Amino acid sequence: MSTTKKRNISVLGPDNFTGIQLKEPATYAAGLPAVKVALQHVFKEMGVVKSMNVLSRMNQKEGFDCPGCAWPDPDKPSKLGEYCENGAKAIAEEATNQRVGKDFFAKYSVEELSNWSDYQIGKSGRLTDPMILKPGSIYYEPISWQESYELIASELHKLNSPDEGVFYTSGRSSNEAAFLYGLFIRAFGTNNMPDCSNMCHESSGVALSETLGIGKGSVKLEDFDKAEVVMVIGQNPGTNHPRMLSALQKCKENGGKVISVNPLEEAGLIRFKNPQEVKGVLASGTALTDIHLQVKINQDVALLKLIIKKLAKLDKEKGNVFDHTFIETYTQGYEELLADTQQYSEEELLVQSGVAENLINETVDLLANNNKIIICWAMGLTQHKNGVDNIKECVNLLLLKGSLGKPGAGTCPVRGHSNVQGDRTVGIMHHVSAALNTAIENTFGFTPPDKEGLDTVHAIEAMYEGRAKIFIALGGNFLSAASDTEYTAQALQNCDLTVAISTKLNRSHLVTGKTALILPTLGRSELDSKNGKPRYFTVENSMGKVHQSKGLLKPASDNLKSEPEIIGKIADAYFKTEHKVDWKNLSEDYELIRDKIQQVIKGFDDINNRSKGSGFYLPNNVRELDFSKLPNQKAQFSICSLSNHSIGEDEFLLMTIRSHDQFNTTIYGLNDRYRGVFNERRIILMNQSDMDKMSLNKLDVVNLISHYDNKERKAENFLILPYNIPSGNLASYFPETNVLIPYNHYADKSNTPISKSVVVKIEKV
Ligand SMILES: Nc1nc2c(c(=O)[nH]1)N[C@H]1C(S)=C(S)[C@@H](COP(=O)(O)OP(=O)(O)OC[C@H]3O[C@@H](n4cnc5c(=O)[nH]c(N)nc54)[C@H](O)[C@@H]3O)O[C@H]1N2
Ligand SMILES: Nc1nc2c(c(=O)[nH]1)N[C@H]1C(S)=C(S)[C@@H](COP(=O)(O)OP(=O)(O)OC[C@H]3O[C@@H](n4cnc5c(=O)[nH]c(N)nc54)[C@H](O)[C@@H]3O)O[C@H]1N2
Ligand SMILES: [Mo]
Repeated sequence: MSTTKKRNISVLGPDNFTGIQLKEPATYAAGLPAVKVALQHVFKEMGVVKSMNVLSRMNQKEGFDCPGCAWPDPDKPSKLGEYCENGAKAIAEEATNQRVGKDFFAKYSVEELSNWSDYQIGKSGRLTDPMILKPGSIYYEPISWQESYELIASELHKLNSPDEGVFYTSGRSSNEAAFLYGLFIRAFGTNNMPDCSNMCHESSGVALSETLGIGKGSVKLEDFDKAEVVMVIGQNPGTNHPRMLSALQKCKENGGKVISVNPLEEAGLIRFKNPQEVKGVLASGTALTDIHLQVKINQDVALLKLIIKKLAKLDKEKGNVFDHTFIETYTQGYEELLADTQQYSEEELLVQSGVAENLINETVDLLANNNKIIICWAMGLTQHKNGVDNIKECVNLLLLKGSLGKPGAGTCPVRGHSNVQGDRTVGIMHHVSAALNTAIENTFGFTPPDKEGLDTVHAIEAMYEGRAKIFIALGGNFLSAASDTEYTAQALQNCDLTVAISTKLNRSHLVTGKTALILPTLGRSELDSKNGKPRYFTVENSMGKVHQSKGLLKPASDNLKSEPEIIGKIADAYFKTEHKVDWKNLSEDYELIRDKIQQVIKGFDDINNRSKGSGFYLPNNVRELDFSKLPNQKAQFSICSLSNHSIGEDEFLLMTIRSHDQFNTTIYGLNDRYRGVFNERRIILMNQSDMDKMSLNKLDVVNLISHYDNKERKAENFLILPYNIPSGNLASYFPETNVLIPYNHYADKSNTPISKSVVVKIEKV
């Protein structure tokens, strides 16, 4: 047997410093600097004329949905164009004038490219042509579309079982693409559908399904106008969902209060200068947070338990702090919850949370006297061993207050990718849904597999162990997004074939299987037409509203295909003509796909008409206070245990977070303006008292080391920065520190990697 030469790939890329500059952390978000930075980015990537055209069409009814986050658009978008600084950066990244074409790949080998930083790789531009990396070769070469489809089909036919295939999805794909992809994967015969939400809001989905009967949030955008209290827990909206600041601003203007629960005092939560308003640019803006509870990392359950305990005491005295009619009518497990809170003393909860008691008392006072409460959260709650319990404890609080199913109240898990929620709704999941399988069988006439598939962490393990051999990714950057970078790299490199359907070059195109394919696809902002007729697709926002998105820009290359077309053509090549599904037609006709979505998935009736304009809401049982699918037809209180980390004297709990200048693994720039860190990403935020204890000085160079299951993992070369963060806690950016996160440590039930609570040691260099 011939053996092919192993490629000499740098999995982690360079770890050199880029020249740090420090300023004081910002005290407000957005305002003029945001407008300035947004315009700098778009002008640099696409020139002035194209920039203004693009920005004016983003998030308007006849335009395209922002490829950034999933925050909903207001029904009446502003005339300026409804976008934020980071939305502008997202679009600049996609609509850039730079190209990664055949010449680029002829010039640079994958070995050479792997020594570029993620920032450099991303900035090289849009992919223009299908490319193949053959076994043993270090240069991608051009390949035709048809040859690519046939290669994938023949490799899939070679597998011993469909379960040797892994099909990843990142959350930018449209409902149409995701539906077709899920359909093909099931027709192929597996449920191996890991997706980015496994690393993201999976804990929310599990917790909300078990307690309220739907894995999505219950609030609508207009609920923020009516809310009396909004709690923002473990989320940094100023950076990751900037348009949410306008909703918080409205809430404040209407007399509402904002409580933020976060180990960091994030600038976006302090004060907001709305760049869409003249006063937002010229005046001092709106103060947002009324109370900041600076909780220690992963002590949210302790904090929430203490709040609930204090509320219960008040309720006993006054009788009307909890909504007893609501509890009686709609819930189960109230007595058990009260009994559980008795187990803990206020003192122990207080110490564990790390929050000042007077601030907790102020919070309790606000919560006692108001019922229209919204709780928003994101990765600060989901990415821990007890991520599911973190969210269940939030649900406990809302149930006690009757803060569900009424205006101004409810759950608000703030989603990440712009269509991550929609992808799940239309069938991207590794779990088996009997209802979905039956509907697919009735509509298409084949029987989908009923064996649970692999999620992200288990797919990595299967590839590592050789149980899976082909990896296909609809978007994303699996290598860098997943935990345990070196283990994940080996897993991908063990595959016979890896396929990436992508818009832009990233590290996952360099750390590949023996054969690798890059299939370049249209971005959301680009005109997608067939036979001269423009097509549109649909997306679902963070609040369960489905609406259309129509690209308008000239595509980055004439040789790009849309995602549904690529998927449909792969399916067509795989099944040839011997299948009940008309893959060829479906790959071209999005209206037909939508007809099928309507037949298979509940709530999509008349989608072809209703998705036009501002769109329609999908059914949501919590809004109707219908808990009929849950045990005893009741919403469920949960007993959650406190988080438990055994942390040694010289160990810290590290959270891996986003800077203001990145979208997940896409590095927009090197400036974390709100935190005052410029031109450098290899930093660690640390409490001054911990620095003193460890005899560390500002800008000392250190390595981070984690020890899980007796294995040492090391992230090298980071600069220490003193910062306002609880003692015992550290923060650094992802993906540089993913190498420290063990692949086999993840949240109970949701299997989400523990990206926000990694036990580490610091080693001075
Ligand atoms: N511009 C931009 N927008 C984005 C993204 C992006 O990378 N860039 N990513 C998108 C995606 S996919 C997602 S999922 C979202 C992510 O949105 P976020 O969840 O806001 O992103 P993170 O940077 O991971 O921030 C987590 C926040 O939680 C806090 N935190 C960490 N640990 C804890 C804890 O134990 N308890 C509490 N209470 N707080 C904690 C951190 O200090 C930080 O403020 O944003 C989406 N939008
Ligand atoms: N340590 C640590 N790790 C984390 C996290 C963390 O907080 N800490 N967060 C996790 C979270 S919340 C998430 S969601 C994951 C993100 O995981 P992914 O979704 O896999 O990663 P992204 O960086 O968003 O993927 C970016 C790539 O997607 C491709 N792309 C962009 N737009 C399109 C499109 O329209 N179509 C197609 N086909 N491709 C496109 C481009 O090639 C781009 O390089 O990372 C997770 N990893
Ligand atoms: Mo995410």
